[in-house]
Amino acid sequence: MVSQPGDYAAVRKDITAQLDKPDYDDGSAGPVFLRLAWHSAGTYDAETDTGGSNGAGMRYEAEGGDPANAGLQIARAFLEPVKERNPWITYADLWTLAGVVALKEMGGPDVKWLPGRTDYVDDSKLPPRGRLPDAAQGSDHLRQIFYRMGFNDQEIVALAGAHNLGRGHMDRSGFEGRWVNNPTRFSNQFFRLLLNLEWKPRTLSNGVKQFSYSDPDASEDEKEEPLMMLPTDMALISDAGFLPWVKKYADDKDLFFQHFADVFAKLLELGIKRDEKGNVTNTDNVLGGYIS
Ligand code: CCH
Repeated sequence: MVSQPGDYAAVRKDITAQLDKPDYDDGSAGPVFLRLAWHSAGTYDAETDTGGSNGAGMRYEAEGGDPANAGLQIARAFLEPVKERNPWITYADLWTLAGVVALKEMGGPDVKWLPGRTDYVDDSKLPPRGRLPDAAQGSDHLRQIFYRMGFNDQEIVALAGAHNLGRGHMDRSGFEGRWVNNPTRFSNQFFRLLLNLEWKPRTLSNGVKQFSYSDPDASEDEKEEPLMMLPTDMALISDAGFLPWVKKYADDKDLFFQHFADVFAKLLELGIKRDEKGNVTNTDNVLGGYIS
């Protein structure tokens, strides 16, 4: 049965039903949904007002085929049954809402989410490739990418806490492994481990350089898969502007959850303009604004 237009509770329920994936990764599509939401929005450039989640540009090769988005076709395919049951929702709304629902289902905070994104692609606003961060780089690069979107140092660190979830896949980004032992449960563990473990540089068989930690007391199974950090994650503790926030979030889970909820909501709104009722005003809004 197809839901009524504007029934976002039905969409949320259908997204939740797609999370459980016994044969996929760590058993959940949650992390890859969060990454889809982030990559759909993270192309935004404040100066030119281009990119962002509006338009769902990843449906097309120019954006969907960007090597930075490798693997996200899996998330988009997992969400197809949701689109079929709720054909009135735009992909741009569906992908962002999937991140919000997944985060909550994995124990994370409630994130304020508003609908109204369209699937209308304005060719003049298509983001060029190279707008998403390169994990092999350091803090200058992080600032360049995230300041472009309009974020500050505190927000950069809060956002990076998403790496509590999921894993790197050699066949997607080239990086391999999870950041924390329970990668389907949202917490501030990423910050605690980043500060407290002894991370060693490790070059993978594909030549990619990351950081790695193996617990000397771990069972044989765990030893096969050491925990990892990306070079950009390590930059958060070697940079004097980022480090105080890493420490705060490692100490105070509630503060991290509150800041993450705020900054993730901000990310999903980049480039979207609304009137006082919350209706989107800056594009041909096909739905005319159904507010949940
Ligand atoms: Fe991330 N991320 N991310 N990330 N990311 C990767 C995986 C996830 C960077 C690089 C990578 C954010 C910020 C950054 C998630 C959420 C967020 C991977 C492995 C790389 C590389 C991809 C693979 O191989 O599958 C870099 C660099 C930055 C810069 O700050 C932000 C912001 C968010 C969300 C708010 C999540 C979740 C994953 C796990 C995906 C999965 O499939 O398990």
